Amino acid sequence: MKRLITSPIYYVNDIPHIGHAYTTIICDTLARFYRLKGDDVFFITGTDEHGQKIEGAAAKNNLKPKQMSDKISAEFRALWDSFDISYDHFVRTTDESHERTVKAVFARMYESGDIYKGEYEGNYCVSCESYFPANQLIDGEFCPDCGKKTSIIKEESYFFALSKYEKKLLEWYESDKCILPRGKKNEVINFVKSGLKDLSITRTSFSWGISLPGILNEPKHVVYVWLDALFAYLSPLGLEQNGTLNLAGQGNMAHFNECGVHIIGKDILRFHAVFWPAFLLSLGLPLPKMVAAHGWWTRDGQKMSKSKGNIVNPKEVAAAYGIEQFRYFLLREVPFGQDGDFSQRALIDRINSELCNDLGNLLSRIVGMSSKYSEYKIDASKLEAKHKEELDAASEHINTALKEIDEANMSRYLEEIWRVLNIANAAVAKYEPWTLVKNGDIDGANAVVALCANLLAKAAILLSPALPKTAAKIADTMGFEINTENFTHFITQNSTKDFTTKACDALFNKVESELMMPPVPQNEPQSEQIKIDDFAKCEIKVGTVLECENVEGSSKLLKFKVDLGESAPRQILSGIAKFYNASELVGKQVCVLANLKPAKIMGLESQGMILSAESEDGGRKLVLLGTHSPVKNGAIVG
Ligand code: ME8
Repeated sequence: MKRLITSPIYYVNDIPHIGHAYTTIICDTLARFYRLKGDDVFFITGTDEHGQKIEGAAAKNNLKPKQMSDKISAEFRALWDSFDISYDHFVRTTDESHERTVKAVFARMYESGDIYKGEYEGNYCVSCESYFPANQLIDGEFCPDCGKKTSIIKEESYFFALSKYEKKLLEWYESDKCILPRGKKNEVINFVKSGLKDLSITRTSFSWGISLPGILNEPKHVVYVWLDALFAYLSPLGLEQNGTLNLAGQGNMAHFNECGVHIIGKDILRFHAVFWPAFLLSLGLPLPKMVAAHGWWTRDGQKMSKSKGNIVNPKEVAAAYGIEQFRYFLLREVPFGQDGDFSQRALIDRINSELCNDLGNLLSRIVGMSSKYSEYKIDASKLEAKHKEELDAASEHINTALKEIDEANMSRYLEEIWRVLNIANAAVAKYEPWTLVKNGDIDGANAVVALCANLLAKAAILLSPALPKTAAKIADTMGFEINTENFTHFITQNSTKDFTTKACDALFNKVESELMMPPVPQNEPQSEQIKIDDFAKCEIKVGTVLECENVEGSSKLLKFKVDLGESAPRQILSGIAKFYNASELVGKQVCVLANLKPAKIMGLESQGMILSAESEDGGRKLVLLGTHSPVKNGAIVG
C-alpha cells in the first residue's frame, strides 16, 4: 500500500521547539512503522516561509525574508537530520517547484470559477495568519486562537468559494477516521454547520509571497500563506508537471491518493479539516484519509514563552538525556489529542522506571540467564506447550497496539508494548528460573527464558519505529533482524523463534538528577518611557458599581452603572463577562479611566473604561482592579 505522511510545514520565524519535535517524531514513528509493515511510504516535512509573520520576523532580525528563511529552514533540517528523522522530502515553500505548483493550482481554481475578485475588511491576526469575524474576537480585538491583538485590514482580495463546499465537507466528516481524535471532529462539524464564508486568498498589504499566475495580471497580490503552505503537501509529489496539474494521480501522487495522513497540532485543525479538503474538492482530488490533531505542550505546568525563557529546545533535551529517551518521553507521556507537560522530573522517571527497569533489565536478564543455563542459546521448542497463556495474553496486547498506532495514538501503542514486556518480567518473578534449575527442571527454566526472549523480540520489533537505535541494539544482542519478514513472522503470524544471544552493555543508564539548567526569564522588552505629565493626562477614579448586567447578544460584554461621585452615574461597557457574573460585582469598587472619550460598543455608549489586570493562569483571564479598603467615590488614583 502507498501512503503519504506529512508533518506541518513549520514557520521560519523562530527556531524549532518541543512542539515541532513532537509532531515530527510522531510522523517519523508512523513512517517507520508502515515501512516496516511493508508499505511504500512517502514522508514530507519542511518549512513555511512566506507571509507577513515571516516578513516581520526577518525585519526584527535585520534580515531579508529569504535570508531569514534560509537560516531557520536550515536549522529545522539540521535538527531533523541529527534526530535521524526519516523524511523522504524536505519541502520549502520558496522552492521553485512549489511556487509553480501554487500558481498552477490558483489558475485552475480561477478558471473553474471557484476564485473570484472582491474586497475584504476584517480583523487579521498576523501571528496566526488568519482573519477572524468580529463576533469571535475576545474583547472585540484579541485573537480567539492565540490571544494576541488583531489589526483591521481592508484590502482588495481574491476569494475562494469555500461556502460552496459545505455539503461535501459534511459528507466527508462521516468517514470514520478522517479527523482524529473523534471528539475534535464535532467541533469542526459545528463550525461548518454554522455557515462557511468564502475565504480571502490573496493579500496586497505586503509582498513576501507567491505572486498570482500571469493570466490574472495582478502584480499587487500575493497568495494567502495558508493556500500556499497546504499545497506543500503535494508539490513534492509532482502535483504540477510542466505547468499543468497532474490530477490523475500519476507517479508519487499515488501516495496521497491512496492514503494521505496529516499529523498536526490542534491549533491548525480548522485549516486542515475545512480549508484543505475544500481546496482538494475544488481541484477534483481525493481527500485525506486522516487528519490527526495532537494536543499542546507546556513546561512545568506553564505556557512556554520567550519572555519566561522556558521554551523547550529539543536539541538541548536530546544532548542532556539522549535522543531516544526524549522520543520515548514525547510519544509515551500523553494520549494522542490531549495536552502534555514537559518536566525534567517526569522525563527522568520514565527513563529510570520504564527504559532502565522494564526494558533494559529484561534484556540483561535474558542474556544473563541464557549464558548461565544454555551457553547463550535459547531453545523455543517447549515454549508453546508450557506458556500458551502468556503468549495469548501478549498477542492480545499486540493486536490492541496495532489498532492504536493506526490512529496515531503513540502513547497507547507504547503502553500495550509495555504490557507485553511486563508479562515477560512477571514470568521471571513468578517461575524463578534459577529455582527451576536448582530443582533440576532445565527444560522449564529454558522455556521461561524462551518466553521472555520471544516477548522481548516482539516488543523490540514494535518498538523499532519509536526507538530505532534501541530496538536495533536489542535485535543485535539477541541475533535477529528488524525487518518486514520478521514483522510478519513475530507480529502478523504471531510465531516464535530460537535465539542466540551475546553479552551487551546496559541499554539505558539511570539518571540521578536533573541534567538541564532551569529556565531563566529573559529581559522583559523595554516599553516606551513617559513623563509624569503624560500620566497626568489620564484621569483614573474609584467608583462603586450600582448596576451590572449582561449585554444581550454578546457573550463577552457587561454593562455597568458606576457611581464616580458625579451628578449622575456613568454607563460603562467592559468585556469581562467570561470572568465575572454580573450580579457578583454590584456594590464593588472599581477603578475607571474617567476621561476616556465615550465610544459606542454594540450600539451602547460607554463612558469610560473599567481597569483590569491580565492574568495567564490556565489561559488569558482578566481580574478587576479595586482598592484595599473602601474609599470615597470619585477618589483620584495616581
Ligand atoms: O502553524 N505544543 O507552523 P508552526 C505542541 N506553518 N505542538 C506545538 C506547539 C506546542 N506548544 N507549538 C507548535 C504553522 N506546535 C504553519 C503550518 S501546514 C501546511 C502550515 C506544533 O511553526 C504543532 O504541530 O506554527 C503545530 O501544529 C505546529 O507546531 C505549528 O507550527
